[in-house]
Amino acid sequence: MKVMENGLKDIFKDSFLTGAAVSRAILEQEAADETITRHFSSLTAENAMKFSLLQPQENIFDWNEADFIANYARRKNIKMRGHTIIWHNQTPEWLFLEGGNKVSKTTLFKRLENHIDKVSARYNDIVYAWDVLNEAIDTDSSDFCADNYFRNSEWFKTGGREIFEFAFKCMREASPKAKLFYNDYNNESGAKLDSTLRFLSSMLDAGVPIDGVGIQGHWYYNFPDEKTLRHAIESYSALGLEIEFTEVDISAYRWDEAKESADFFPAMPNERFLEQQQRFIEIFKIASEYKSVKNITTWGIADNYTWLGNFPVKNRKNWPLLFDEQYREKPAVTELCASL
Ligand code: 9MR
Repeated sequence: MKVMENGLKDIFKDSFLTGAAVSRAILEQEAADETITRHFSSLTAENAMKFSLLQPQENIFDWNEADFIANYARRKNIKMRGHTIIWHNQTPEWLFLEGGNKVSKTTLFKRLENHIDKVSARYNDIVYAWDVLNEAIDTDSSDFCADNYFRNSEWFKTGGREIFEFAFKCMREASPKAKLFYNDYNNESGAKLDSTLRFLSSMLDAGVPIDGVGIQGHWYYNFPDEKTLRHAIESYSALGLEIEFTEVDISAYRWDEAKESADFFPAMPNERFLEQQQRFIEIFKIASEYKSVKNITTWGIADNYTWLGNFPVKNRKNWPLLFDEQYREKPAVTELCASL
C-alpha cells in the first residue's frame, strides 16, 4: 500500500496555512496541480484579483481568470488570500478620471465601495483574508505626507488616509468573516517597520478594522537573519495583529547585484543555494513558534516561473522558490517535511 507522505500543509497544519501565488496558466500544469495538492492549503492569485484585471472599465468586470482560480480552490477545498484592493499598481486609468478631469474624492470613494461590494459578493465564500491595502508606505521617497511616509499614489493624493480607513470599513461590512490585512514589502526592519507600526497602531486606535499585517518577504539568500525576523513578528504581535508571510521568495542575488548580464549566474551557486535553503527552513521554523503567524505563502511554486526572472533585471534567471524547475522539492522542503 502506498504510504501518503506528509506535505508542508500537513506538517504545519496546527501552526499556519502554507500557500502559493498562482495564475490560470500555472494551475493548468499537471506538476503544479500535484505540488499544490500535496503541499499547499492556501492560494493567492498572482495578478487576477487586482483592480485593473477585475474591473478594466467602469462597471465592466472580467471575472474569467479569478473565477478559474477560485473554482480550482473550491474544488480542492483550499483557502484563498484576496490580493488586492487598494494598490498604486495595476489600477485602471478610468478610476482616477471623471469627465476628462481628475476624479473627485466623493466619486473615488463610491467607486471603491462598488468594487469592494462586487468582489466580496463573488469571492466571500473562498477568500478568508483580504489584502485591503497594499504598499501604502514608501520610506524611500522624499515625500513625507501628513503624519507618515505615505506613498504619493493616486489613491492617496485624492482620498488621503481617509480612503484607507474607508476601505477597511467597507470590506468588513461586505465580507464580515474575512480577515483584513495591510500588506507591504521591506516591512520587517528599519524605517519601514517603524513607519508601519506607527501607521497600524494609529489605525487601530481610530477603530479601523485591521486584523493583520502581511510581510511580503521578497528576500535574499543572505537576508533576513533570525533576529530580524523575530523582532518583526514580536513587534506586530504586540499590537495584537496577526502576521502572514504573503509573498515569500528568496533571490539568488542581492538587491544591488549583477546588473550587467556578464555577471548573471548560469545556475545558482552552491554556497548561495545552501544559504537559501537555510533561510527557508529558518522562516518556517521560527514562524511555527508564534501563534500570531497564520500563513506562509511563496510568490510562485517552482523555479520554472517567477516574477524575479524579470525584476529588478530583465531576463535574468533566478531560483527563488521551494521547488526547482522540474517541480522537484528542494532540500528545505524535504527537511521540513521530515521534521515531524
Ligand atoms: O508577480 C506580479 C507580477 O506578475 C506583476 O507583473 C507585478 C505588477 O506590478 O506584480 C507582481 O506581484 C507583486 C504583488 O502584487 C505585490 N507585491 C510585489 C509583487 C512583485 O512585484
